[in-house]
Amino acid sequence: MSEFIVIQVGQCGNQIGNAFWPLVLYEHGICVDKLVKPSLKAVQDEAFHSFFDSPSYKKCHNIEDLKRCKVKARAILIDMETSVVERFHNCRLRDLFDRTYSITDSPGSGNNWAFGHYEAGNLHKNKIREMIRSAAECCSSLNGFLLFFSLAGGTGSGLGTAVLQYLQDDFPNIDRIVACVHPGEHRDVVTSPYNIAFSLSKLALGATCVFPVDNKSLSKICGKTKVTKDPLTSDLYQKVNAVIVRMLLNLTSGARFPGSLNFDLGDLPTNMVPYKGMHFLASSICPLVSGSEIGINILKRKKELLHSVCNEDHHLIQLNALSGKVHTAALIARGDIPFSTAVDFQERLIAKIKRKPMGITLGLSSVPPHDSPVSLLLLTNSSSMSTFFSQAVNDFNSLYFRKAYTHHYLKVDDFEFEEFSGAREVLLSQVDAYTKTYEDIHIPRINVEI
Ligand SMILES: Nc1nc2c(ncn2[C@@H]2O[C@H](COP(=O)(O)OP(=O)(O)OP(=O)(O)O)[C@@H](O)[C@H]2O)c(=O)[nH]1
Ligand SMILES: [Mg+2]
Repeated sequence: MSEFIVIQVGQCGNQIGNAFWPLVLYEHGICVDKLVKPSLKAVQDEAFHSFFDSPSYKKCHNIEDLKRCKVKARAILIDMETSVVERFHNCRLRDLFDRTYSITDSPGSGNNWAFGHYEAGNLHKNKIREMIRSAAECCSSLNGFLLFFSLAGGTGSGLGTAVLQYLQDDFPNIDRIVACVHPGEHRDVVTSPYNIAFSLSKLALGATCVFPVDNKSLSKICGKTKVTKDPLTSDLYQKVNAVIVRMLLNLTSGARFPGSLNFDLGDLPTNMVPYKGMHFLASSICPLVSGSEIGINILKRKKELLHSVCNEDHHLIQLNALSGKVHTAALIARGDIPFSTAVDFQERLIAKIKRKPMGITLGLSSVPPHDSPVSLLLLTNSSSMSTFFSQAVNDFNSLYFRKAYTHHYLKVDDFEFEEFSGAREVLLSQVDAYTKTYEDIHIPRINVEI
């Protein structure tokens, strides 16, 4: 059994966590809402402990059982504001979240990466490291850290990447998997080009695997096709986060449930990252929306899952992931999908890709998602990620060439002016790496046995 510790940083990271945990419980047959019937397909076996600490190992069915059995989510909650984290400690699930594993402060990092990274980082570094060490000591086989944060604000991007550095120093051999939110064209934070550049450069150097998603693609998915410059409403955040969580539930399903072809999250970096530093994966999921009717239709048209998941409308990040050179891909299916259908998906995916990938990994988990009989997640590591990084460089240049807003960063102790050009260099080298074809380099193929 592999164990994971979730670290949620900043408003966005904690709001994603807020949507994630109740559904994880639900998929294990634990109802957090009395009005909701437990899932008939739920499974609660030993793998329940991949995301929860439970001293008694007894089965739980509701919140009272969780409390009685002293079950705790393996979650660390960090924000430089209090309101979002406080919600965890005041909600129905409050006993699931150990207060000693949360840190808040005020008044936030003011959308300034340097503040989050250095000021808040220096102030809270010891406590954060201690919390992580203590959470890790409660694990018998810690496999990875799963971090959630946004790239555009100050706390998630700044302190989130500082936490990444602590993990690198203290747990160099444990995976650091990051799900991060890019604003897309919703430029709701004026300094976001800097925050994004600084945090992406740290992620390029320090993470094991990164799953970037963007709010533009996500809000399009949620039906708001008209792109406005207004901040996303909190109602839309809820919908958008539900899509992100759908991806995360699928991604972690192999670690949480049995399956005929189990694909553990811990296997992901080995299978998906053929070259050091190229660990940014695009994700696409089907179905996108909940509703039993949609689920039933999908069950009837199981074969169409692959077609849908390859469609750009299902991409959680705005890039054409199957164009260019696809280095590696993974298909992670949930629910009643026979092995033969999964192999058929794999063959059809290969046929769709012009230049053949080095490997397509398959994962099958028999437990379906909470609201649909089946689902399919497509992950790709492809040269199209270069567009994501070139956009980040262009956005960065648009401020940096005018030296706009730089003084806000320079006033933070420990932040050096060279960090601007340093981050830009890292982004440019990512563009380079993703544009290269690697055709002349002999790297052994990753053979995935199916
Ligand atoms: N998808 C999604 N995006 C969010 C959410 N909350 C904030 N964002 C986006 O994240 C960016 C701002 O980051 P936040 O997470 O609010 O900032 P923070 O990390 O708390 O940092 P500071 O508030 O600056 O201290 C903006 O682009 C928001 O649109 C959320 O719940 N879901
Ligand atoms: Mg905030």
